[in-house]
Amino acid sequence: MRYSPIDNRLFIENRAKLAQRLKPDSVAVFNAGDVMPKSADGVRRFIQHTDLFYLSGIDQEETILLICPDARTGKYKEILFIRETSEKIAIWEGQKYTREEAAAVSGIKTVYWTSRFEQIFRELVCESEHIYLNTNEHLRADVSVETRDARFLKWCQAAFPLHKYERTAPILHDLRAVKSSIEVNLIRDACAITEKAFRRVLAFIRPGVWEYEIEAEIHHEFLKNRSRGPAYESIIASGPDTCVLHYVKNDKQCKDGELVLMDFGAEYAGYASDLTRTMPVSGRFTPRQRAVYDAVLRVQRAATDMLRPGNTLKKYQKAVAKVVENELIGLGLLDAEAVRTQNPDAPLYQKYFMHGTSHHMGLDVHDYGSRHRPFEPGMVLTCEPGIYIRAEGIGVRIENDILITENAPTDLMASIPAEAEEIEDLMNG
Ligand SMILES: [Mn+2]
Repeated sequence: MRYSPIDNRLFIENRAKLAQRLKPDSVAVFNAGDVMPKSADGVRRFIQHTDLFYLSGIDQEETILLICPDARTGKYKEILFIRETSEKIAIWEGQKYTREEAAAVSGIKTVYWTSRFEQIFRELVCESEHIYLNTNEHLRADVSVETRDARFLKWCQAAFPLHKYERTAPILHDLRAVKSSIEVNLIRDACAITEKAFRRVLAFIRPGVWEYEIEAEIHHEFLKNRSRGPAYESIIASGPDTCVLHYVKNDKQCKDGELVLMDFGAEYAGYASDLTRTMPVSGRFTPRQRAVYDAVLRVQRAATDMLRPGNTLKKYQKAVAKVVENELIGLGLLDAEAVRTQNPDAPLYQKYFMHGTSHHMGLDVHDYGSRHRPFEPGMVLTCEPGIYIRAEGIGVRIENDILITENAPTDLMASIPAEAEEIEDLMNG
């Protein structure tokens, strides 16, 4: 692996937490991510299913994890099945995990080749009442392909129709929302790589530079620092496209007098980071750009301070909206009287700020976590308010990743410049 080995206590503890949440006499199954095909004989780069990674640290296709806390055979309480390697695989694809290596990475003592899966699974199923299967219950998931998990679910229900089926998703959504210290440190590593990339482009951006050249500088820094690459598609949006929320074409030349909005984050050891900075292409904000920028920065600071235990995403979004409303009135974009009498179901600020302020972040950039669950220490959320004025071609978003603690929130990106003057100084330095 490209990253330094992860302390396997992380995976051992994660499995213990999961096992505690299963009903008695249960077996839970976790499948690897799919190897996604291209049009001909190519495949896309393999990305592990984040639940399997969370529970095992195994970063390899075709892996299956069984957790059966009440197994009659002691060594079957946790079993990892991995793809059996061969001389041919070694020649074409290179090194795969040996059973010993997989045991060391995951902390699971019983590791078999996948050829033994069906026989052992049958044995465990026949002594279990409940079968826990994994389905994608992310609220915004839009899955049209039949995933490995979905194929397994069909096969399993046909093979064992009279068992009681249970969902692992609510448990994983609960567990993964709160990060352990090992996970927070991995997220810090990802943020540190992102910071290096940001500092690299500070001196690079000038009129005439192309958006994809900025993207290339960023990805270069990611890869040099043991990241597999961006945790999500990088947004490098200049001029009017600063107002396009998911602009990823990154194909324009940046012009003097425009802003460039960059939303990017390095992946490290499976963990994401997620940063947004908005900069003047020339190295100096115009007075109007600066006014909008400072307004967004004030909102970002105020919102960060609200990421405290007990608050919920829903209450938080409402409170942030109030701050944004005031700033929009200050910028002359909204009329105070109109705001006072607005329809609460269609608040006026949404014309200029049309997305949520925060999302959970971890193994997935939009990580698991219920919007109704009060914030708790150990949760990591982004804080990314923005103001987008399409009529003026000015879009500003500022985003840092924040760790919720017992007391004041910890900004994991506190060392990444955000003040307008500091950014101008560094661009001209
Ligand atoms: Mn984000």
